[in-house]
Amino acid sequence: MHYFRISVVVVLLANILFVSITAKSYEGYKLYQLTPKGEEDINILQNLSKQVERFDFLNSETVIVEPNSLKEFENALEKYQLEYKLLDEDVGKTLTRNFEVNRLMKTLKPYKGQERLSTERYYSHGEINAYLEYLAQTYPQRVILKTMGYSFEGRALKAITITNGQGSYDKNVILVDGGFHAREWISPASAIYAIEQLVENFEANKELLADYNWVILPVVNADGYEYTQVSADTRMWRKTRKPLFHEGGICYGTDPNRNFDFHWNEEGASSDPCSNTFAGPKAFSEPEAMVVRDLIHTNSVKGQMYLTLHSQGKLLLYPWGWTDALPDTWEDLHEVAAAGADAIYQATGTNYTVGSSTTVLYVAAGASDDYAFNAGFPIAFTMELPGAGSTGFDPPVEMIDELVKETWVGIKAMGLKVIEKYPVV
Ligand code: 0X9
Ligand code: ZN
Repeated sequence: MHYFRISVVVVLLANILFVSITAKSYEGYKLYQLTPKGEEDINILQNLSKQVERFDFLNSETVIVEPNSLKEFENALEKYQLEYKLLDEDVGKTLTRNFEVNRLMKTLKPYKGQERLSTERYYSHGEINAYLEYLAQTYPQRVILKTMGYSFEGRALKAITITNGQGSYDKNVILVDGGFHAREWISPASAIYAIEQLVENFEANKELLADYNWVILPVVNADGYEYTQVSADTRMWRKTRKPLFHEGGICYGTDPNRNFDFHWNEEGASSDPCSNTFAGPKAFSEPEAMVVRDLIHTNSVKGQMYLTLHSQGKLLLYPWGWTDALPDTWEDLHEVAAAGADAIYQATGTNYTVGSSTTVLYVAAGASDDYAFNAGFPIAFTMELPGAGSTGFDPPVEMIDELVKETWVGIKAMGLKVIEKYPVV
């Protein structure tokens, strides 16, 4: 007990120290979009992306460059004749503006619980949990709320099971999660909107709950998500928050989407604890990934679709993400994803790309979608919501409403397709 308390104190102190040392102002950082013209360009970008402190690749083609490395970066652009576009002259400025507007909205419109969450601003993990509690109290016939585990810093990770209240004969299950990556704020916002639609707008959506229950965990990486809400300087955090002591010092967090025990730490994952795609010291080292693992296994017999919400890219990705081979059933996966993409296109004109993770995006092993698919979910997707804001991860508050509504159109269409394809037997 005594030892436990000391180690908690040590960790907290280290945390504070780390915030002050490494929380960085993005003032003067520039954002570039690169368009590789072939294998050679891709290799150059991959090499640059290894220098994690200087070149922060948000995805394989978008990079934030820190002020002291700008010269060298521009020289490389010139030398290798790389095709590029400067997307933001000063990332810090845009990031800070969007961050501060949200903070102001929080002050102006505090959430006191016992009511629905608006789409006017982003909410903290505590506020989201309070909303889930409110739903469980208000709709006891249709909602079950369960704490599935705790984050490293002790936050309760609550999953909501939504039913139509007509008892639980052997219904199928759709499992949805959000907030794997801390900075992808539109993901928890979309998960919350889906929850609200299924619970509070039940009449309009009851066909989704006739033979199916929905299980939704809106914020997987609660510690990381809270950390991004501390200040604009920590806004771009991606990983969990558990520290790892190594020869070079201390680095924080694991990429929870590289921490799953399926082709763990293979291609597209890093063994460097300071990297943004660090796979963790071992598979399922992170309590947050363990919670999703348990949800997947609990539901793997009845579970027909696993959907994990990320941003950014307007992509509907299916397995595999660890190899460029396609699963035998890729046509089923493609059909369901296409139903989502088509519905979104009809509704808003937004054009999602559908395909396997590796072929459409990049190879990244140890992710939750591959794990769920391998565990028995016939349908498993990563949905990369549209990017907006300076970095794509910080859509301004005015855009939340349209983005979450659009996302719901896709989720609903995919849900209906799954229900049609996989009826309860
Ligand atoms: O890299 C990721 O974890 C996801 N993209 S993100 O920009 N949101 O970080 C994509 C994961 C796709 N799935 C697999 N590779 N299995
Ligand atoms: Zn993500």
